[in-house]
Formats: sequence, structure tokens, C-alpha cells
Amino acid sequence: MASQAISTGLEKVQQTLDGSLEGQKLADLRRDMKDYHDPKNVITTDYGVKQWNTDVWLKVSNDNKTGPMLLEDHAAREKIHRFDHERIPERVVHARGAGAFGTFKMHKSLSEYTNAGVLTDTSRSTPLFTRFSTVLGSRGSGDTVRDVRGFAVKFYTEEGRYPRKNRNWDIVGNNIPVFFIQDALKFPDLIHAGKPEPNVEVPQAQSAHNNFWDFQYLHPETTHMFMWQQSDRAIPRSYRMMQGFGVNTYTLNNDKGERFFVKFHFTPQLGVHSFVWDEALKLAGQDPDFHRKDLYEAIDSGCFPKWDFGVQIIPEGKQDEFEFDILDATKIWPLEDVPLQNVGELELNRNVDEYFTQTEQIAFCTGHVVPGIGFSDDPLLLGRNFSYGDTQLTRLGTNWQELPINRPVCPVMNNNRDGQLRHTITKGVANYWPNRFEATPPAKKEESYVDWPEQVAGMKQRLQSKKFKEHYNQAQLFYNSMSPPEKAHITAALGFELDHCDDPVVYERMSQRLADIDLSLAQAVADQVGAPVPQKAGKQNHGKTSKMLSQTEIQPKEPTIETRRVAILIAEGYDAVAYNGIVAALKGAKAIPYTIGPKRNPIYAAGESKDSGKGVKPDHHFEGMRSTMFDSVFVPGGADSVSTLRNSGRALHWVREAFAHLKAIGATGEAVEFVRDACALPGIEFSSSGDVVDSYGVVTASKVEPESFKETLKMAKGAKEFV
Ligand code: HDE
Repeated sequence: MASQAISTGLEKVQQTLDGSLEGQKLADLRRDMKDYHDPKNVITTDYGVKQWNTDVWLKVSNDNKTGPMLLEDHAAREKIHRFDHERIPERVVHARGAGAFGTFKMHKSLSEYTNAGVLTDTSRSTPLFTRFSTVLGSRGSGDTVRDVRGFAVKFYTEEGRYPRKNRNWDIVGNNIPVFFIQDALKFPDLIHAGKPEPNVEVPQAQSAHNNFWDFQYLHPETTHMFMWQQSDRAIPRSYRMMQGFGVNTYTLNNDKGERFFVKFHFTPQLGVHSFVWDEALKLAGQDPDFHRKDLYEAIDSGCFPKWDFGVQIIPEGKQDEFEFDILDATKIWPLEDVPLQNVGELELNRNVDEYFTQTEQIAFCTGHVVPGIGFSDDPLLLGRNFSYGDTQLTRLGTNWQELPINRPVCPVMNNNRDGQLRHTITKGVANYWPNRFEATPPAKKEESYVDWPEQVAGMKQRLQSKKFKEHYNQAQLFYNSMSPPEKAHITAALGFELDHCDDPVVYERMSQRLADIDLSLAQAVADQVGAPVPQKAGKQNHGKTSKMLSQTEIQPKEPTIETRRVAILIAEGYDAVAYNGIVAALKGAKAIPYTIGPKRNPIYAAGESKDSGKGVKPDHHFEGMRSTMFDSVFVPGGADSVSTLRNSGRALHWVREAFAHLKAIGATGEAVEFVRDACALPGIEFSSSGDVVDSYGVVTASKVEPESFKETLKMAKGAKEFV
């Protein structure tokens, strides 16, 4: 049944989209799609011969004797052989990821800057696939580790010229706007230093080790980026709640023959939110798939994540007017200098049908651009343009662009032929150009991608412009722009990471490097990690700040608890009015309530008879899940229920841990005292009357009134400011 629903769902989507751009790519994917659950199916070999027994190998045997297996059983050998070769190499970086399909719309044309249809035609809905990832960990590593997150988008775009059909444009970005290094040639060293150390292959998916920090110290250019990577940005609450940045400097060109430098931004409409470090650490063990599930579940429940799409633009000719080089990927373009224009929207609205053939086989490439979009001389970008196409050969083989998730819908015709696993059958005598038939000539120039004509002259040298040599101004700008809790988190993060470095050379030098950013930061970290405490700033902090670097500034227009997970703790004898009230209120606000009890068998409310056959079957029991998996905890009253919770160490831990992680907690009736005792911190006021009190993110109401639930719904704002 479920599978029928899936395939009908897809058909419906396709019918509504037929003829549209989205419909075209969907139809294209369906060409290679099969439904395993189709009742007409039976099991066959790979060459289609029906099989009645795929469990027992053909052998010389009878009821009393199991004899030798026969090599002649081709179907058996095929089954094992296919299994033996299932794995392909994982991505050399960004191996662990999750993805979804979606759409892209422009609400304001960028025709002033570009003639790319995808950025100018406001009537279009461009289909796309987005893959989020961690960078350092292997495919099976945890989602919530401290790391940069990949944010890669493949637009199956119609480029607006001839022929008006899909072609692909990829923005292969991250959730942090800058990068560690300035020149692509340093990338292998950077990644080798970050990946597990080569002698013993530890640690997995961690930057907290000697080699990573040794590299950071030896390359002052990493200073700005490692400050971001030590900030809350590197432990996002959800892929749906992080920004995306193209990072590199691309170009746009218009019909008037003008060119502009551009940076691409995606800003989540849910705002930017992060875990606290203790939550992230615990979740890596408790639910290593937390982010993957979170994305899947949100889309499945119809809460489609959305991002504003924006650009920062610098006209050609003005590129030298900045104190930094605009081609240096270790620098942001501060919004005060180059404003962000939000002009479009990206929405994710369909989960993948199969992980391997879609999320794993998708292959992004920064070189995939369409007319109207081009490259600057950004030395990181130009190296990337080589690396992405190249790496796909190891992972996917020569014909990776032919895979369903990767191929564009427009006609593809050229003399690139053969190679392993070629699918396309190209008829005709000639496979070269020019040929005596004059078949398949190059396209007309005006209908093609035209490289930007540019005069280039100079010395061949291994060199970057002088401005690339300044490394600390923007690291200071970033640190100065943090709110006090964010600064505290960075200090703690650096303390954690350098504590995991056991080579004094590494943590002593790094403590010194921090004095190039901020002396008090360096002193706090050095003291904690056992390094000589710097007495003098390496570089005086300029004290300047900039907009939108603190994630506290990137919040939704209205606070919302949509898709937030709220745990409701109950035991036998809970207050049904409070319980039902909060469940209804949460659902109404599109949050997701989960009932957690001492067991998963039904639990009965106060006054409810066990014979009633009613009762609530909790979604989980106290041991099965932990507070870390929820955004918020609510405890309804009910004398017996609360007494059980009081006597359960695990239930107390649920509330205490949620409080320690600065989560919003709600309680009514008898549960108010319970929550007060569980949190047991001096100076916190709780309501002993019927009033609703919100203190340190704990919302309590002794009496159950509609007001209590309204207040609880404001909980999303949380209490992280109080760290
Ligand atoms: Fe990548 N990067 N990268 N990278 N990168 C890869 O390509 C590389 C860089 C990013 O979900 C690889 O297909 C070089 C910056 C993402 O499939 C590889 C340099 C940014 C993904 C590669 C960089 C990124 C990758 C490995 C330095 C942010 C995952 C597998 C010049 C703007 C894409 C693959 C996915 C993946 C090379 C730096 C983002 C090896 C040489 C800067 C999101 O080709």
C-alpha cells in the first residue's frame, strides 16, 4: 500500500507539473525509475530470468546429506557478485550527506546584471536538488560533529536562450561564507591535516587533534575561517536552519556587455539556530542521523524548508576599492560595504526516492555554469573547477554526467565517446569534427556559452596579490560581532579542541595565535589548555563589528516553533486537560509533540479507568530517547504522574538536562514544583499562584488555563541568551 502511495504521489506531482520545467526533469528521472513494490513484480536475475528460490545455492544434496555447492548456479553467483561490488568510493571530502529535491523562484529579476534566464525570469520555477554534508567525517560518521556543512545546489535550469530546455548550474557552497585557504593547491594539505591522522586513523570526523591545529597555526590565512568553525555555526540545529554561501567570487554578465562580481547567499527563513556543544556531543552517539532524519521528516510532514536567495554585487572596475582582495575566499564582503539583495527563494519540497542513486550519485561541479554566469580569477574557485569533474571519475566513472540525477534535460551532443558504462547510443558514421558530412557543427556563438573576453598580461609567477597577505582583520571583525554567549561558546570550543591536542607545540602556538585576534580570548583559552598565557596582543584588536555575522541577527520575521520537537513527559495519573491542551496547541502551531512515558504501553490519565480501553500510548519511553533529541520539554500536572516522575532518576535527568541545555521548559499544576526542584538553581522564580511565569526559559502555570499554552508556544525563542 505504502509503495502504491509513493508512486501515485509521484505521478500526481508529475501530472501537475507536466510541460513545466520541473515536470521535464521529473519525467526524465522517471525514465529510469522502477517501483520495487509494484504487485506485478517478481524476482528475476539481472538479465530478467524469473527466479523462484534466491535463498539456497544449488548443490548436490538430499534430505540426509548437504553436499557440495555447484559453480554452475549462475543466479547465485550473480547475487553474491553484485553484493561484493556494491560499494563505491566515498567522496574524498563531504562524504556524509543528505539531500532533497526542490524549486527555485526569482521574485526580482537580476536583468540589470545578467542575461541568465534562471536569474531573470520571475515566472519560472526551476527544479533543483540540494545536498547538505559534513566535511571531514566518513559516510557513516555522525551528523552533529563540529564541522563546516556543505550546501550544494544543482539547478536543472533553463538558461533562457536556445534551446529553452534544462541545463545544469551548480552552486557548491558551505554554511560558512569564507574558507580556510586562499589557493586551491593547499586543499590536499588542509584536508590531510583535518582527516584522521595517518598512522592510527583517529580521530573520526573531528578537528580536535594535533594535525588539524598544527596546520591552522602554520597557515595564518586560516585564522578567519577557524573562528567561524569554532563558533556555533559548526554545530547547526538543523540543515534547515543554516545559511548557504557560494563562498567564491563568481561573475555575472548582461546583454550590454557589462560584467559584475557576485557572491551568492541563501538565508534560512526559519533563522539560524545551533546546538550547544554538550547536546551535539551527546547526539553524535544517541542519534548519529539526527540531521538527516530532521530534513526528511520536515519535508515528509509538509513543512518545506525555505531560504531567501540573495546576491552581493560589485561592478567590474570597482574591485580594487576594498581593503581586501575581492577574489580572496578567506574574506567576506561586509554587508555595510556591499549590501545583500534578496531576490529569490529556494524551497525543498520532495524527499529522495532512493539514497544511493540520488543523494550519493549526484555529482556537483563548480564548472557547471550557464550563459550569463561566469568565473572570476578567484584562485580557489579556478582550482575547484578542475577538482570536481576530476574526482567524479574515481567515484562514479567516466560517464558520470549521464547518470539520471546528473544529466541535464537539454540535448547533449558532442564527440566525447565511450568510456566505462556509456549509456547513450550515438548513431552515425563520424565521431569527429569537422567531418565530410558536415554533421553536428558547433552551435552558433550567440546561442552558446561565450567566455568573457578579457585582456590578460603579466609575469608567470606562483604569487597572489599583496592584499592576500592580511589575515587577522576579519577574524577580529567576526569575533567582535559575536554576542556574549557566542563569544563564550567560541572560547569553550577552542578550549575543548586544544585540550584534545597533546603536543604542547600545537596548543602553545595556537594560544599565541589567538592573541592576534583578541588578547582576552587568547588568555582565557591559554590558561584553560595549559599554555603560557599571552601578555601582549599580537595584533591590536580594531574593535570594529559588522552586520549579520552574529547568528542572533538571522532570525525569522516572527518567532516560530514550526517543526520543533516538544517532549511531553507523563506517567500514570497525568492531568488529561493539560496534556490534551498542550498537544492541540503544539499541533496548531505546526510543532511536533512527542509523548514520553515510563513505558510504551498505554498510560491512563487521572480518573481514567484502565478498562476504558483509552489511555495514551507514548511515542517513546524515558530510556529510549533523551532530552537532547527535543527542542523543548513540557510536563503536565497530575499528582500521581508527577510523583512517579519525581521518583525516576531518568525523568529528573530529562528535565535537568533540558534546562542545562537552555531549552524552553513548560510545566502546569503539580509539575511546577517538580520542575523547580529538578532545575534547582538559586535565583529562579517560579509561579506559586495561577500566574504564568517565564523565567530562564521555564514557563510555569499552577493553574491550567489557555494562557499557559500560549506562553508555552513562545518557547521557541528559547533561553540560549542566558548562557
Ligand atoms: Fe569542495 N570538494 N573543494 N569546497 N566541496 C568536493 O567534490 C575542493 C571548497 C564543497 O554534496 C569534492 O564531488 C577543492 C570550498 C561541497 O557532493 C572535491 C577545494 C567549498 C562539496 C572538492 C574545495 C567547497 C565539496 C569531493 C579548494 C565551499 C560536496 C567530492 C579549492 C564553497 C558536494 C566532490 C556534494 C566536495 C574539492 C574547497 C564545498 C574533491 C580542490 C571553498 C559542498 O572535488
